[in-house]
Amino acid sequence: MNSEYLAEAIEKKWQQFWLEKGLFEVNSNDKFDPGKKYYCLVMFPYPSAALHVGHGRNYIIGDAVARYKMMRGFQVLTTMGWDAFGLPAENAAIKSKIHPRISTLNNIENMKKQLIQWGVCYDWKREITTCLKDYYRWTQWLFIFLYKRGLAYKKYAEVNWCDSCKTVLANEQVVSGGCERCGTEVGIRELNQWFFKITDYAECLLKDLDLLIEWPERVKMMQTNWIGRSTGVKIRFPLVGAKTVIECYTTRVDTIFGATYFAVAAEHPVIAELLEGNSRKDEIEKFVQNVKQQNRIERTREDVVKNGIDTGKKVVNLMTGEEIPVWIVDYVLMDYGTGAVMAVPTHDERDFAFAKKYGLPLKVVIQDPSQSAFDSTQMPGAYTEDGTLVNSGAFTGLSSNEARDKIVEFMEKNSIGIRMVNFRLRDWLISRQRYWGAPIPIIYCPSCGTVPVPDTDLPVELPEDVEFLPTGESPLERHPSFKNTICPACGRKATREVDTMDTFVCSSWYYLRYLSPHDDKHIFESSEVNRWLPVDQYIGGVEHAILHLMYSRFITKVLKDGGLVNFYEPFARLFTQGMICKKSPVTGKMEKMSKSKGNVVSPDELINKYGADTMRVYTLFIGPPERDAEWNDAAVEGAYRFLKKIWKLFQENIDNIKAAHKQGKDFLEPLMTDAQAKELYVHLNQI
Ligand code: ANZ
Ligand code: ZN
Repeated sequence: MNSEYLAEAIEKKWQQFWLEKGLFEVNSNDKFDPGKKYYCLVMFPYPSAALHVGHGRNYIIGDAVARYKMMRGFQVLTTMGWDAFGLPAENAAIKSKIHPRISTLNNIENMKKQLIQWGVCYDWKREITTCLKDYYRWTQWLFIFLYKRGLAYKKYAEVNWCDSCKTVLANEQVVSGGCERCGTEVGIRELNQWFFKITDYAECLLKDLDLLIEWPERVKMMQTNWIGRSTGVKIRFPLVGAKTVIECYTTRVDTIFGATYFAVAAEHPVIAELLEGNSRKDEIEKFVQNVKQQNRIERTREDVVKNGIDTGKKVVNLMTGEEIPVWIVDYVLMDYGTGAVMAVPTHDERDFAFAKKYGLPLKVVIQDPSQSAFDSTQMPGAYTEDGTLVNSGAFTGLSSNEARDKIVEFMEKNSIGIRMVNFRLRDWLISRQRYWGAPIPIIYCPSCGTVPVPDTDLPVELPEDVEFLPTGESPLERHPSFKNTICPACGRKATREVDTMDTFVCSSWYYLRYLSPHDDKHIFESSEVNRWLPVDQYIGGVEHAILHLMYSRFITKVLKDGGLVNFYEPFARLFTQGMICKKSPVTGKMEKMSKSKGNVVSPDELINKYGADTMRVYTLFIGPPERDAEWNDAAVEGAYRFLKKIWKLFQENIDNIKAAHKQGKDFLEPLMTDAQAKELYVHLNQI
């Protein structure tokens, strides 16, 4: 008996066997038992170049789960595809002068080979690639589906602009003021852009987080904060000497008796009226222009003192009858709440700093019950906690909480204000002024206006012969035979939309396409999708906790409302694996494994040396799967020795094992005592 552990020969043999037997293939005519199906999904990769061992953790964990479930008698669907459009491929193409289509397809071929060598298995018959026509045709179809449902619209908007990537970014792609990808400080531009109306689903996206899905608390918390639901009151403040009423939004209606000025955003439509016949018109206009030039980040920074200008006009606080001055203020933003704020300097930090700067009055209306009475002239800063109401008319003596209820009740009865729910979530900006993406399937006709491309004309093909150097406008703008077209409604000359879609649109629905990847009549086969989804286990990086997961949930809800699927949430369970880290020679610090940090370890050499099973065992044993772990080449050797020992143990007992097997006994029996075997099974069952 050959007792040497020859990883390469063993693995080749079995990998071949799996492929031949189609062990990981699922066919729609296989016997299907809803209680025994298991959709195991790993986040599909971006085909950047080659895989490194850090990527491996995701796939190896997914593979272990899929195999485990299979051995427990489940019919397991496990799939792989490529998130193949996007900026990195385009930027690489600009550098290397190789067309992104070619480099992307090359990368895919290489990565697929690596995955197979790694021994991770998928139903490769279901492979999808988002940059190919037969996929992006349906991404375009999805766009039109949203458009027809009033969920895709175009508007002039201030958008985040990265001057290095030469494209707009979704709010979600701005990380502490910088571009998510390159770190360049993000500027603001006013552009005509396409949006998806995710805000229509804000309430539902929030509620279903707790109702329907089993996700890590941390991820749910991140989504909750991103949606940012707050409950408050919309209050009417009539403009003195006019019929106009300005509304403000507050979460602290208990502080209304302390409002000493009223602040509006520089973009507020009421400003035109405030300027009519105003003796300081020029000065105010100049201020407004100045503020508009600052970006949102500058305007909301907490470390710089805020600016404002008194308009000379006043509004009435209907709770007190007091007239308070109307200021235009840089820290009030037009796209939040109503674009106007009742300012309470004693109980809000920004209002406090502002009032001190401009000598505006301070009035204490909330008292900390554990302290002696506040003296507004001596307060070092605002008291922002809840407390007991003082100087608040009939509401004096109530707690903040009681007062909020009582005051709204009073306001609603007297038409002073109404309850209002507000969200931080903004609509999803999906147009990009770049080449390597799915063209937005819209035609502009001088007589018919905006016309969606008819389903039968899809896909709108992305032309190959395009000069795609970034200039700030879409490269397709400079491709006349793409841009100029015929209106599908009236047959006259028209032009195409030249922007492409954010790649997050491509990845917002890919898990559905795996169920009928070759369907050329529908975006997906609803009956198959309804059988297999929600995904039983989704596995991926926590870096997608907000963007990808939120967008996918949104699209699923839209499809549910449109009758295409029968579930509200795409991913029943989520697991976010920890990152593999290694000391970076670039920064000298322990960093997430990545090409830019120069700390990547290629699986290829290690697999050649030890075999894929060693890599797999090491990756699974590296530490608790949800936690970050440090890669250690020397420790890989340990996993190798472990496998060699197991191999030897089997070889030495092979006759006993065979005999036990013949008697219908467990193969482990000859190797360990009953107690040991029992312990092992208990452990396995906990996975
Ligand atoms: C009066 C007040 C008194 C406030 C007080 C706070 C403390 P969240 O919780 O994030 O919803 N606000 C409302 N609209 C705004 C806008 N467009 N730009 C800037 N600030 C705005 O925050 C709601 C609070 O943010 C509101 O409650 C308002 O200030 C401010 F002692 O109103 B508050
Ligand atoms: Zn027309």
